Amino acid sequence: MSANPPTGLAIRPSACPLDCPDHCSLDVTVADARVVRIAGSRRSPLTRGFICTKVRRFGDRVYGPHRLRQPALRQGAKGAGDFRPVGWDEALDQVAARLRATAEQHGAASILPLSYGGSNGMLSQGTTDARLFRRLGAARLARTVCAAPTGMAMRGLYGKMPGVAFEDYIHAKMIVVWGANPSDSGIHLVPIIRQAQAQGASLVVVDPRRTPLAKQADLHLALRPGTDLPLALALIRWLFAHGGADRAFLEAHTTGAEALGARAETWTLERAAAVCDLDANDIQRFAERYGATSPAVIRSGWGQERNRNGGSATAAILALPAVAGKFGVRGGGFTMSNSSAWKLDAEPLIAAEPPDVPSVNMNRLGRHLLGLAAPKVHALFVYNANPLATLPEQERVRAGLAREDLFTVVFEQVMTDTARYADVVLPATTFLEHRELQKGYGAMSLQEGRPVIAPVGEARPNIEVFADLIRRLGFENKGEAQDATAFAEHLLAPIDAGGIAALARGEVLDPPSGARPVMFVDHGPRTADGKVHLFPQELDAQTPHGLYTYQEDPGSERYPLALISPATRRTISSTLGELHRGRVAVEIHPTDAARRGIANGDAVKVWNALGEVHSLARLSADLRPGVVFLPKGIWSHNTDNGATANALVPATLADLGGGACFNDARVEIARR
Ligand SMILES: Nc1nc2c(c(=O)[nH]1)N[C@H]1C(S)=C(S)[C@@H](COP(=O)(O)OP(=O)(O)OC[C@H]3O[C@@H](n4cnc5c(=O)[nH]c(N)nc54)[C@H](O)[C@@H]3O)O[C@H]1N2
Ligand SMILES: Nc1nc2c(c(=O)[nH]1)N[C@H]1C(S)=C(S)[C@@H](COP(=O)(O)OP(=O)(O)OC[C@H]3O[C@@H](n4cnc5c(=O)[nH]c(N)nc54)[C@H](O)[C@@H]3O)O[C@H]1N2
Ligand SMILES: [Mo]
Repeated sequence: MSANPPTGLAIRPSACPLDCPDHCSLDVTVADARVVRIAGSRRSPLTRGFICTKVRRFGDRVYGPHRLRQPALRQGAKGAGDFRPVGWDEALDQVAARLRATAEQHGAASILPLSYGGSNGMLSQGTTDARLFRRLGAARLARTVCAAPTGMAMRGLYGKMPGVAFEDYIHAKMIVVWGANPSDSGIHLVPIIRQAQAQGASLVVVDPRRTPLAKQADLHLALRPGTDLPLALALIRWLFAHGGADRAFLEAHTTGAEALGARAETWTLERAAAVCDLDANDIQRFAERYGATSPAVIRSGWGQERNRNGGSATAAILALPAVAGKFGVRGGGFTMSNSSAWKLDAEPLIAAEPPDVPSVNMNRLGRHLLGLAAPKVHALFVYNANPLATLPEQERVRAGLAREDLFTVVFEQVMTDTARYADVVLPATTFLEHRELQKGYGAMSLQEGRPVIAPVGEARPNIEVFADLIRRLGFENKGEAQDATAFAEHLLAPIDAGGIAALARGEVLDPPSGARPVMFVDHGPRTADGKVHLFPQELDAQTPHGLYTYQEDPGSERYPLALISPATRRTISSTLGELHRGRVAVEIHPTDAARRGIANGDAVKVWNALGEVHSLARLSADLRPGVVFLPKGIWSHNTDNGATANALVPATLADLGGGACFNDARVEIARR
């Protein structure tokens, strides 16, 4: 399926499929069939010709020493990373035989396909992989590591409704950045916010850290991690009590306002301030300004979802613009995920129903590998993911991967921490080497990436490898479509011929609702009755203690510090971690450090009952006291003992969607 490699010097259009809201349009310079430069293009109005340093360096991944170029079989101990190269036939025969044997011995539901955000492309996930694992009857994966609580809250209140386009933030008079750090995690929003500020917009940031935008904000609410729910409910209560609620909007467009108000009732400014550790006057200033300003927009991120209150917190944040009537104007409303701007569906072409088998919450992978939760996993097929680096209870995941009787396949671009534990390693192409279709979850555009170079080494695209395994396992239906062309054609069926041709030329397509739809003007909630459900009964039933009910901080005398592990600019989740060498410091507030006799650069250990991380300390006044910080996505080579933040992260689940509680890790820290 791969195109012939281009020769000579050429600039080719491409699109970034990495797990990021911005979904950049790229110009890739190819010389003598090699990528020599990757730059932002102007085709996407959000990219506007610049991209992050990570993707500018993506060529170092493509050609680097960590790149997987050939299939390989393990010859050393699990975790040693000692492999012998073999041909594709031998590797795939081995995979097919072992999967068949596992199914016979333990049942197919003991085989777990584990994938997540490696490629946000629509051809690299949910195509032949889904067909293979469904026909096999493998365990179902609950894809909960990210966006599960926010997704449920969003669907419950608004249905799958896209929010405010980033480009429209320029029209806002007030911008609230809540649990998001776009300076690292989606850089193209930042200059738009700065320009809006220059035109007089006020900026409020809700984040336990003084992020770059918090430093530029009119108001920074540095709350305790996991206390967004009380803050949002206090704002709602205040708006209802002080004439800040838009009764006409609530009447016409919402249900459940009373029930929401009732749950908010106990959250006075003072009570919320005490729980969040904020100044009640600041919360009041926030409420007054929000009530009085339009257009006002809330950029809701994911920082507030990664804890025990994450679902309710997000629901309460998303309720704010409905309560205060902020919709119906350009630049007014909220942005959460815009992934629903396009409805493109590969489902019918997969041609296999999800089997009636147990599902495995990926946040509890370690337990399923160790047989501490059912079903016990006997064969693990990892692709588009790096679970040893990214999932909670890292020591359990590691112990599980080390099991001699576990059969593990890792289908990857580079030798990751997880791949080192594989029995069979399969080399995957990157987006520069295969065809891809992508939509953003911030940017609302749709783009296609055609291969700009030939596959490096013997790497192959996901869609081909899973189709091959379907054949080897005897699950193929005669004559059925199974390649990228067929899946692309099917996915693009709702788009007219002109649009398809434009995509093929590398152009950026706007969604059917328009490039910058205005909420409640160009489109409305996609709930059954078209209204905003401020108190969705189904969410109330699914939360363990009821929707909008606050769960206390899990800290204890023994482990008093809250460890948070948000994204940084060096990696994208754990991707590109092979290029990020050197020790990564644990950040701690100077007050907490002084109390423990820790100085900048000291060797420290951070620990709790789940594990410990050895690294060095960096003092940072940008954290609030009581909070320590280790980045998300670092690899074992970044610490002294090979453990990362996830070694300290519990496998407790958020109140909605089975989401991960990365920021509920509570720890102690000391010099070593
Ligand atoms: N402590 C802590 N941990 C976190 C988080 C946190 O906040 N704190 N955040 C979480 C979040 S938000 C997320 S989304 C998850 C992400 O968790 P993962 O999805 O496990 O992390 P990625 O680094 O995106 O891993 C993707 C892998 O897929 C590979 N890949 C890319 N493209 C392809 C392809 O086409 N084919 C194949 N076969 N492989 C490919 C990449 O090389 C990469 O190693 O991590 C979570 N982990
Ligand atoms: N460079 C880079 N970009 C990325 C990623 C990456 O790893 N690296 N990951 C991508 C992915 S998978 C995702 S899901 C998005 C995530 O994008 P974001 O939501 O922006 O990122 P997070 O890293 O989850 O954290 C956002 C902010 O939440 C704060 N925070 C932590 N706990 C709390 C809390 O309890 N309440 C509040 N209000 N804030 C809190 C953190 O300090 C952080 O500044 O970014 C995407 N973009
Ligand atoms: Mo994510």
